[in-house]
Amino acid sequence: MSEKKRLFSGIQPTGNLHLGNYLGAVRNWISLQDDYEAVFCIVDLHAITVAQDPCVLRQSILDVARVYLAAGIDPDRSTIFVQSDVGAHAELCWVLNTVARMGDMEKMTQFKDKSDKEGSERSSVGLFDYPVLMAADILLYDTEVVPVGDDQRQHVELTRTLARRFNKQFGETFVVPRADIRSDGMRIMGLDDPTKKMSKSAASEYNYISLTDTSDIVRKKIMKAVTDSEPSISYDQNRPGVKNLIDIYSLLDGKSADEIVRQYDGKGFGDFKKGLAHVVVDFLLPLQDRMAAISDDDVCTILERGAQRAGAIASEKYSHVKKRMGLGNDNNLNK
Ligand code: AQP
Repeated sequence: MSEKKRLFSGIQPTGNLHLGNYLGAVRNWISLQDDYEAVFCIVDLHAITVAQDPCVLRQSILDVARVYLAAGIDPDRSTIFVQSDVGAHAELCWVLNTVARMGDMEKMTQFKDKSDKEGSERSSVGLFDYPVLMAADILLYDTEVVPVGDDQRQHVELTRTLARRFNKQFGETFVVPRADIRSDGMRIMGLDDPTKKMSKSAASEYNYISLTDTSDIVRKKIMKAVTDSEPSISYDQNRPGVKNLIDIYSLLDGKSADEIVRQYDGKGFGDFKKGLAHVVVDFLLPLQDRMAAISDDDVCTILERGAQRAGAIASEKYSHVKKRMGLGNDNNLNK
C-alpha cells in the first residue's frame, strides 16, 4: 500500500461541468495528485437525489470522467470511478443513517437551498440524506483530506462528527478527515445572479460557463453577465458581480485582482468583458481539444479499472464496520 495519505473528492454528473466546478474543485485536484493517493469519484447516487433522465445521466457520467482526464487527472496515479459501481457506498450510507441524528441533518443549509425549488415536502428523502451519503463516500477510503469548494464545508464537518461518534460508540474504525478549502477559487458565483453560486442546474444557461461552451456562447454569456451601475472597474466585496468576473479573470490568467483593475483603469465594462472572454476562451479551447480526443470506450475502460481498485478498499472497510457493529453472518465476515 502507498505511504501517501489518501484524498477523496467527487462531482455529481448533473450536467456539463462549469468554471465553478473547475476552479473550485478539479483544478486543485491536479496538483494534489503528487502529494496524496487520490480517489476521484463521479457521484451518480448523489445526482439521482433530484430527477434525472437515465440516458442523459449515462452520458453525463462519461463526460464528467472525460473532464477529469482532460484536465490532468492521471488514471495511473489516481483512482477514477463511478460511485454506484461500488456497492459499499450505499451500504455504509445506511449504517451512518443510524448514527446521524435528525438534529445534525436539520442544520444542513444545502438541503434548504436545494429544496427551495420544489419545496421540502416534494423533495426526495435522498436529497435530505445527501450529506450522509457524502460522509460514507469519504469514510470508506480512510480519507485524510477532502478538497472541496467552500460550499461543501458543512458536509465535511458532518462527516467528522459521524466518524467521531461511530468511533466512540463502536471502537476506532474511521479516520477523521479534514476539508482542504483553497482560499483562491473558493466560490464562483452565477453570472446572472452573483449573490448565488454558479450551478449546473441553474434555471438559466446565462448562470454558468460550461466547459463545453463554444467561444461564441462564452462571449455572449460574459457580455450579458450582471455587473452594476458604476462605470469603473474595481475589486470590492460590495460589487459582487464585478468581483466575481475579476476572480474568474485572475484565476485563469494568473494576474492579481489589483493588476487587472489597473489594466482596465479608465476603460469601461465593454473592454473588460471582452478581455475576460478572451482569457476564458484561451483556457477552454485546449481543454476542449483534449476532451474531444478521449473516446467513450477509453473512459469506460478507465472507470472499470477504477471501480475494481476502489471496490477492494471499500469492501474491506465495510466488512470492518459490520464486524464492529455485530452485523451479518460472522462466518462470512471472517472469510
Ligand atoms: N460555483 C462554484 N464555485 C466553486 N466551487 C464549486 N463547486 C460547485 N460549484 C462551485 C465545487 O465543485 C465540486 C462538485 O460539486 P457538485 O457538482 O458535486 O455539486 P454542487 O456543489 O451542487 O455543484 P453544482 O454545479 O451546483 O451542481 P448542481 O447544480 O447539480 O447542484 C464541489 O467540490 C464543489 O465545492
